[in-house]
Amino acid sequence: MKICIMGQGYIGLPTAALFAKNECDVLGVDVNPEMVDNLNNGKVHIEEPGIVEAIQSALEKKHYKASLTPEEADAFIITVPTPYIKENWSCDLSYVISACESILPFIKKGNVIIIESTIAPMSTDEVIKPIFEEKYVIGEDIFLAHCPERVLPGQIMEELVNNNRIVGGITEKCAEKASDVYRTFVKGEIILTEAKTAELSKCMENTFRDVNIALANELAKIGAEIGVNALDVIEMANKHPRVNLHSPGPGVGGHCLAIDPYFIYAKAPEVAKIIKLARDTNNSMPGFVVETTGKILDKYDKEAEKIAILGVAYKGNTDDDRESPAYNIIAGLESAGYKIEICDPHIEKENFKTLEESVKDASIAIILSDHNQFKDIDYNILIDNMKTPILFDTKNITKKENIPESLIFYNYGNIYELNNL
Ligand code: SAJ
Repeated sequence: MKICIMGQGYIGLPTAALFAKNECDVLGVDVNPEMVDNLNNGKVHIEEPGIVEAIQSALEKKHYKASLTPEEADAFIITVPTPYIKENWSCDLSYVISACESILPFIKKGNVIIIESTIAPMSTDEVIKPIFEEKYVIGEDIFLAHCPERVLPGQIMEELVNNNRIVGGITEKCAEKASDVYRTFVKGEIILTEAKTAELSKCMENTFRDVNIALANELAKIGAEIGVNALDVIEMANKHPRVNLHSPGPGVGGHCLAIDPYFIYAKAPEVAKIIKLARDTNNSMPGFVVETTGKILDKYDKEAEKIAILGVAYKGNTDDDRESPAYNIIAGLESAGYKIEICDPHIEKENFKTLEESVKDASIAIILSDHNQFKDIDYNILIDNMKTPILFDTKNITKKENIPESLIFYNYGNIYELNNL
């Protein structure tokens, strides 16, 4: 089988590698000429366990080639980005549309076309189907389906194989034909459905998490307001066999949870009320962190000038800072007049500092990412270097009982004490 994959990013490239490993001939298409050149020379631009070896071996066996333009194939898979449009919270389909238009001249009868990019509900029916319908009868001449990816960065090569997959066809035959393509390497269950159900299912998976995190964040605020340790509440409530309160934090980042709920909201704003409120609640957390920091400094160091930010990645132990709430927190603290120094051991940026440098003369250090380096932080570095040794852990990754007495410590479990002054 020959597969043409449009977009060689975090999903497209691992998918290409897996098809190639399973004896398919894969053409990986991308608009970035430098990336295409590099890929053809075995140079991989994404950090993902197993991907380099897989692409290099596919190149050697001539099962993989990168290109700027598509070619004829049996199946076409679209894995291009779908950013969200900030003005109306909807899904920007322009890359998907242009990928579909660019494969149009190469399509033959019998081809399968699969959209993997996360898209708003109804997009396949209302926007993508019409692109192909002018020339072909969908479900008879060609087969169109939406099959969302659901993998976790860091485990993509393994999860693409073992996770269950939803295949939503425009017709039943479309879903069947698309699932045949995935059976090449997918070991998980393949569930056949309609395109619109697959679209909403993918968006709801991330919305489920976003709403639950919003509930935890609201609980953190309630605890602060009424004087209860919110972290103890979570631990205790979760002893109930059917309760799973999530963890509060500095806000929700990443390219999925912070975006996909808006795709649903934009489609049904009159009814998607909890979804929107959850987004607003999570978006309010950077402001809450800034406000709480102000209260802490008001109590211990009114003359504070410098603040150390420990972590800007939205996800622990990764370099991914897309949509990270850390940047809103930094902006808020800067506009309150503080000088900010940033330490993130996973991100290389010119102005980022080592832990020692970032906390030097600072009046508070705020943990915003759950990196292992901060879980095991050497408190003496803070005590020895800071102007006023205060640690504010918004991710609840440090243990209160291990904190030396000379370090003032706050997390969402004890911030309510600040209201009793
Ligand atoms: N977060 C909290 N509290 C929690 C859990 C997470 O504040 O209890 C925050 C994190 O700090 C982070 C954000 O939420 O800022 C998102 O983190 P995440 O690691 O849960 O999610 P993503 O965006 O990295 O990955 C999600 C996953 N979806 C689900 O778990 C339903 C993943 O499986 C999907 O593949 C991915 O979105 C995607 O591509 O849609």
